[in-house]
Amino acid sequence: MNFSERVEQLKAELDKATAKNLEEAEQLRIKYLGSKGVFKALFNDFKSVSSEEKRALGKPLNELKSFAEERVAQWKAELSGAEVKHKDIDLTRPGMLGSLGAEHPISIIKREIIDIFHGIGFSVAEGPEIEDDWHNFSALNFPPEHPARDMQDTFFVKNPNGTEDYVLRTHTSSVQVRTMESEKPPIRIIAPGRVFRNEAVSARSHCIFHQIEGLYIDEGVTFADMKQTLEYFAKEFFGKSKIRLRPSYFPFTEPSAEVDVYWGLENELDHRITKGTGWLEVMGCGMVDPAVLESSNIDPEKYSGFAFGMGLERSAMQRFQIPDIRMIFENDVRFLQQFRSAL
Ligand code: 2NL
Repeated sequence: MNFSERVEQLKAELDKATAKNLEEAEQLRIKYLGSKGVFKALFNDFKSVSSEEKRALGKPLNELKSFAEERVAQWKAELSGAEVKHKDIDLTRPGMLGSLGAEHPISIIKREIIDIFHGIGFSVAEGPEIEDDWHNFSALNFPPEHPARDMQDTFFVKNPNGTEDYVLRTHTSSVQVRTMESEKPPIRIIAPGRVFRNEAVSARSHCIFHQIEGLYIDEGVTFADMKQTLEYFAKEFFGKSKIRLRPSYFPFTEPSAEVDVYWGLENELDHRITKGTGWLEVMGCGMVDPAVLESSNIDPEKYSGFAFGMGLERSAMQRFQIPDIRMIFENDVRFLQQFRSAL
């Protein structure tokens, strides 16, 4: 092979050469450009070629060497870049969490109460917010002239023909009536939901609020069962173990009572929220009136039951120091974000 052919062959070889990693690139550098490499030998032999060949081949040989040097530099740059990228990715690192939003204060309170009653065998019942007169009033023993049926207290829903057969439910008792109509005792349910009263809105009261009612019907359910159940609830929910029942009145229960928990009078806050008495009113309750059982075709001679109801706003406001009930319904993100759990 003459010198010219050797240069041609080397050029073809270098055109085809590739390096898969840094080590291969280095080996190719040593092979071609090293102190005992192919170029070294060629340049050595170049000294002994004819001056005619020197003129013809000097420039192409130098260009070929520059080409080889550029290729090696290029491989090294590309391959070291790839390797650094791989090394810098820690595949064991935990992923970044997206923002999860916040649980509404009413949802927090509702979830806690549901959990407590779930633990003692109650299941959750739901029903419509727009109710007929029967499920909201008549089945619950409200007489036709009861003041709660008044325009002043209840939102009526107009039909297309102008009549007003429907109301926005004023309590979730309507859900319990529906359950009594469709299921046989034993019945053990709680009914959480939004309710509506035609009242002026202020910092303390709103025309929309949330309630949880409970209903337990079986053979031989007594007032003592009710008291024990509510005492257990007070202990779990408020962390207070002393309750008292004060006589009260509801159209749908007889006898009826208000439940107070003993909050204590240890600091100024206790004095403020209990108005100096140490007792805090937390719910209403009673034995289901036999007339109410009869309305839903449950035999009051065979079955008895207790029921209770509580509002959620007051508990939420107390727990989270919310100064104005309207904040609960405004859904201002500056308010809502404060209930984001630490994740
Ligand atoms: C209160 C008092 C109460 C009930 C709700 C009820 C439901 C049926 C039958 C009988 Cl289906 N009673 N519910 C009973 C007593 C009290 O709520 O202060 N709620 C905010």
